[in-house]
Amino acid sequence: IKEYNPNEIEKKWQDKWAQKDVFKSKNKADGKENYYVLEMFAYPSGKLHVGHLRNYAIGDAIARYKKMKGFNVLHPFGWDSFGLPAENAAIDHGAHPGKWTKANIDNMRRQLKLMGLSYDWDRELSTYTPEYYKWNQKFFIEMYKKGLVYKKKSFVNWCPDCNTVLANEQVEDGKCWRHSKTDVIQKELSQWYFKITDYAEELLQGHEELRGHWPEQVLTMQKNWIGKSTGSEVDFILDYKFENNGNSHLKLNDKGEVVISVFTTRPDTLYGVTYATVAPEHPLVEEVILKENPGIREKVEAMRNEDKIARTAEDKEKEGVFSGLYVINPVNGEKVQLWVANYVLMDYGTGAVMAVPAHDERDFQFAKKYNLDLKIVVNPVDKNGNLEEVSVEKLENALTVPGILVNSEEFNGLNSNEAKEKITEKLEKIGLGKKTVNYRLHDWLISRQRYWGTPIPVIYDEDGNIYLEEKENLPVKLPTDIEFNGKGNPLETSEEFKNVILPNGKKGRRETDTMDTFVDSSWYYLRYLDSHNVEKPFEKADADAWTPVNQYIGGIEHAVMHLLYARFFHKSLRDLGYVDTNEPFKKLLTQGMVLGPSFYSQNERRYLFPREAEFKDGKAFSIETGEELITKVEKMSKSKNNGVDPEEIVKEYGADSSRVFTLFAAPPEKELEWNMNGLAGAYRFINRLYLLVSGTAEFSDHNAKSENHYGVELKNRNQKDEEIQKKLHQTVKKVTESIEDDFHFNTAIAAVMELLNDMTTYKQEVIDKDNISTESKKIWREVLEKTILLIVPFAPHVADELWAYLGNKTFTFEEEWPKYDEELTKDHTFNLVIQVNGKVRDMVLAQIGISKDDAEKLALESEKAKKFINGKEIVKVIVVPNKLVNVVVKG
Ligand code: ANZ
Ligand code: ZN
Repeated sequence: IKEYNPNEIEKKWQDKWAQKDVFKSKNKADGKENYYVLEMFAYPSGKLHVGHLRNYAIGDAIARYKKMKGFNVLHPFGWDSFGLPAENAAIDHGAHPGKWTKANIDNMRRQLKLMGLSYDWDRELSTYTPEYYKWNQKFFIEMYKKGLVYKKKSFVNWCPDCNTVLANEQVEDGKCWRHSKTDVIQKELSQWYFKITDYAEELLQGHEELRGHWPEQVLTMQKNWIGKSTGSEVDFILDYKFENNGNSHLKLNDKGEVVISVFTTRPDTLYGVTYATVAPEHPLVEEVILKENPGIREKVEAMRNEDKIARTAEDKEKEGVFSGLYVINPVNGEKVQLWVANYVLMDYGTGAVMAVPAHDERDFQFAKKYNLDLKIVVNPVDKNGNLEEVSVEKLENALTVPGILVNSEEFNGLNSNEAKEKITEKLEKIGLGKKTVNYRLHDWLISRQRYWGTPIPVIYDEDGNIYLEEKENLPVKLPTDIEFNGKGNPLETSEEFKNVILPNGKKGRRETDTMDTFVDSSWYYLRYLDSHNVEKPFEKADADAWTPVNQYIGGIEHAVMHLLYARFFHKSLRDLGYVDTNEPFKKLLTQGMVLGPSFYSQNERRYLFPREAEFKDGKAFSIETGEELITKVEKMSKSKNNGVDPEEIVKEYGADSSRVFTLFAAPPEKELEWNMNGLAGAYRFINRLYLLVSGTAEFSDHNAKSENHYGVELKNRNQKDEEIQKKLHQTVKKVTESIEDDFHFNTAIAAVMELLNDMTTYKQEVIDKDNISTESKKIWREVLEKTILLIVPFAPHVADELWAYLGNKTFTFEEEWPKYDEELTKDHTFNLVIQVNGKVRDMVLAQIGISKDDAEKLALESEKAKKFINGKEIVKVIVVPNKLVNVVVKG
């Protein structure tokens, strides 16, 4: 018996795997079904954290399991390696972002290899390489030609700390997604957009294909983000004589009048409009309102600078100013005031609203504040269907529920739903409105004022006209003569990059914005299929064969950014002819967070490291000051000093124990509470298995082959043999079913632990005794081999070590997943109840299916029963099959 030494074993097998290239995968394998398992690639921050460890342990368990199940498995890894931190490091330490990034990747790759993951490293990719981002540029150009990319000037989110614009998805509660304390401000800039809104409906409908395979929560978040809303567009004519100078952005009718279209979900309330409002950014404001009324400019600009998201919140103080102008209600010709208000956003609907203060809460608050009229046009109905009495004077809130129309001319008496239809029909007839659908989703703003990203392949001439870079000039590479001084976009400092000659020989200026890094991550799963191809991003046949990815694994935080962008990108690539499939990821597993205990000192106002705390009676105290600390279990993070370093863990306990612990402690989708005792428990489990296998291998039949259940003759088994074999087959069944059931590795491992207990008993009761039978030896061989194979997905190193110890020459990764025999999982004996005259007198072990005669014989042979039978006349014997025998006696 040897000592279990994980460091030695793991190093040895990692070297052998690398030497033999066992994880190399092919795009096609005859007779095998493809299975693509993908963990979200990593941002090379420098070091792995436990969240990575968990993510990759799950992915690797799936990959190894599916491989053993006979699939042609693809399991690659790569680096999401453009982005802000590299640039900040360059500003702070003067190192080029590329150098910083490469060093981080090298270190993290080294750490990953310590975990023994079955990645096909030949396919590794890194998005910061020109070989990768060249294809971003090619897609950009093709999308531009197809109308899926455009440039537009508008108010955009700007993070003063990032010094760049942000997509809406990157603004969280008005703050930057990377700078949680920084208010995002609004800047008017000309920026590049991807036309994701063209796919809004398809992105929504596509959920049907994903439902049941993606967490419902993610689908809901995407649905809300897309925010589909059905309603009507209604045209109000501005009561104003407009001088058209030819370059107006306003909508004009054929009479040259200005049309203010509003979007409403409640056309049934059209007769209740008492005023209308436009957003402060609406083109009417600059073109007409501020010309007529320059005095309100300050007020309007103050509204423009407010946070866009907060502006629409119910509880946000409503602000506004009367424009001095009026608009005309298309159904009754009424003239109502036109206001500019902060609660109307330019980038939703049409940027203008018909206000119905009696029936809309925000309009209600606004009208109360500015003393505007209210008009009730929908009467609520009570439970019995009777109209409720309501009066404007008594209203304390808007009446937002649907009801029966009043004060609405020919529409009086209709219910809200009918009225929506009928009023919209009328608008369509008079040409002043139509049915429409609106989405909250906006086009994806992809340009960033940054160096460390994909250069946008565009050149401008002196008049600002746009030229796409020629295909043969791709990739447009990032220049290296750059200054990182923390001021503005570093690309602006490269003259060589900026100044180019256009195809027509004239002087041109290269676009210095780069692409959002979410562009990189929108198609990387396709690049793995052919990551060294210099002619094409990937082959179409491969893309069709390997997408949608069978199993994608990553954090829920990507629900609306990455996961929505990738779905859009896949559909765009489909429409550009690159792939035929509709979705990138068939199944999605969002793994839960890793939590750890944290220790907060109120006196010092900081989180202490666990090593700074001592523990008494279940409480934590500062070692230095003795202060009792506030302990919580919360998400591991640097700011809370409650993280653990996976590399240290692996060095101390081994990769196998770390993997077993993370997979055992919780099902993959649930939160995982990190716990050193649990980790030590995983180590002890592997250690016990290791000692048991290495200590008893010689008592297993080395000649027994896996075919025909290792040649075991069932009838030659003794009771103990039968029980251990039954337990083995039950365990194989349980482990297989747990994995098939959404990868519940925790119950799978628990089952192996139970088996190990029974194995230990068997060792004591059978193997440690003399004269172990030939049948027992065969059975023990089966038990050892199958148990080792069962742990391959979780503890692959020790599995290979023990596999070899049994004399096998193969890698477990290449073995078949163990099979179980349903018959052998079943009980074969039962306790036969023996009664005399209906009273239980004995219980004996019998084979299931025992014949009536044999059961009767057992009963009559029972010493205990005989006492009540002997000397009496047996009248009859009743046998209930597989249950009991009742001997009826007389005298
Ligand atoms: C009149 C009305 C009467 C409205 C009523 C509601 C209730 P959802 O459901 O989110 O799509 N709205 C339209 N465009 C807007 C904009 N750019 N900024 C702020 N609010 C805007 O909401 C649609 C409703 O939000 C629209 O229907 C409009 O107010 C308002 F009893 O029109 B409603
Ligand atoms: Zn920021």
